[in-house]
Amino acid sequence: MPTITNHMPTAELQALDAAHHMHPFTQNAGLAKKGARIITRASGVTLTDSEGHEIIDAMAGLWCVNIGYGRKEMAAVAARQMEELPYYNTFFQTSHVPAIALANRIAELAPGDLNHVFFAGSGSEANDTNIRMVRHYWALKGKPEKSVIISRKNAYHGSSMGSGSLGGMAAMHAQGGMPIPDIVHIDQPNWYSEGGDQTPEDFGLERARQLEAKIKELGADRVAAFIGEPVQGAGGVIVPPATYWPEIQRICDKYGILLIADEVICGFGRTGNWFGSQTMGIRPHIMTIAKGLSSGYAPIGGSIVCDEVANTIAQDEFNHGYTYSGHPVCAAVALENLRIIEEEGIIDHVRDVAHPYLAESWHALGDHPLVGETKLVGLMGSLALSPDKARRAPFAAEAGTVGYIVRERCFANNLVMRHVGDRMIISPPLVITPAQIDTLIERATRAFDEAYAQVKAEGLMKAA
Ligand code: PXG
Repeated sequence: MPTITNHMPTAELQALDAAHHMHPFTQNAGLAKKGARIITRASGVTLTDSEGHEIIDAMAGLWCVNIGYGRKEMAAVAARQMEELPYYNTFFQTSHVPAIALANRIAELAPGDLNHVFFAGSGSEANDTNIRMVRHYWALKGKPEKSVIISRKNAYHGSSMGSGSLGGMAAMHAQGGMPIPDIVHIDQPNWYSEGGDQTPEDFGLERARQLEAKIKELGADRVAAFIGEPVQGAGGVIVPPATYWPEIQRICDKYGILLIADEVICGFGRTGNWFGSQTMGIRPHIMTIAKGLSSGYAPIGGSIVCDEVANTIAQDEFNHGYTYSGHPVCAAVALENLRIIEEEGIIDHVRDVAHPYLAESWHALGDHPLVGETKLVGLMGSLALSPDKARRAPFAAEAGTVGYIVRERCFANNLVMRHVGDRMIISPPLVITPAQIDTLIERATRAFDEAYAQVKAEGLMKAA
């Protein structure tokens, strides 16, 4: 076996990758034929691949590299922590300084009485914690039958059995026996695709009131919690109408249902505040966090829990935890990340500089013949593709056909932009500068023009 390094030819790396590496959310047989794109290094907002291309990463990895790539302080903190205490657990009545410090810092940053943190290794693990925690909370309150969690179709909450069940992705539920019992889904607040002739405001209210109808159908004595992303990310950056979240909050309050905000993408500056719940005006009992907590430099997630739930859970042994709950290296890296965000004013940069600057050219892309709607909250954006803007009509081709063409043209122009079906989405590092935004938009515009030519040439510019 040769030593495998960055310096090997791409084709050799691709062959070795195909031989032994199973990729997530990928048809691996197809990828093996095509060969994976191999990323060798990154700095700021720019990736370098094994062919030497310099690519703007408008997805911040998987929505996580909030402070940008290549921050040496992060590496230094990780090295120092590895030397001092590379690992110890937080089970069996022990603790360590990185976990203590990070929990205290998160409690300081989180709004209201969200003062307690249960650590996990990822967003999926944290949402599995949430399922067990809210059910156990109600059991301790003498209401063990309050076990149903209501979520939404097209939500993404992770990929484990629990979190994948909370999610509302039909393609995931079709594999491996999901959802687990007592998780139900209502419709998503996607006005663009599902709002018909209603105003966004009426539609937002109607979709929120599905929660009330579902609670009444099941009985409030059966419902433990509602979970939602403040802005749906993986579902296509779907921004709910302004009427939606206030109505969800009212309903949760009225029926005594716990509200879980999944902040895995929205948290830590993405929407222009520390948390998406602040941007959308909601008061959750629990927040799920991961990704931007460490800017992806180390795997760490968790649940931020309000006083009432945490104090109730504290009365019993909660038989739950992960080997890497509060991992000292990951916790130290996350703390350094939070220091950088705070001291460099990165959230002010999002709100006062990057968002307004990007908003102008992002919304201008709405004039492109392929684009039917533009949305941008902080630095998460979407463009809905349509062959007929006036009707917000989908393409006659299979969903995602045109989105994939646009994504391929973006890659060819050294820009990582994702497609979810026929929605194009971005979530760049929060430190992106106006000059880098100019380059991003220049490449996107070229990609959209090329894609449009191809879509027309292939006869795909037809509405369903
Ligand atoms: N909640 C939300 C809102 C997420 O976006 C998770 C939970 C799960 O986190 P972990 O750390 O277990 O992956 C996520 C993750 C995509 C994509 O294709 C999105 C995620 C993960 C992988 C791919 O957009 N989000």
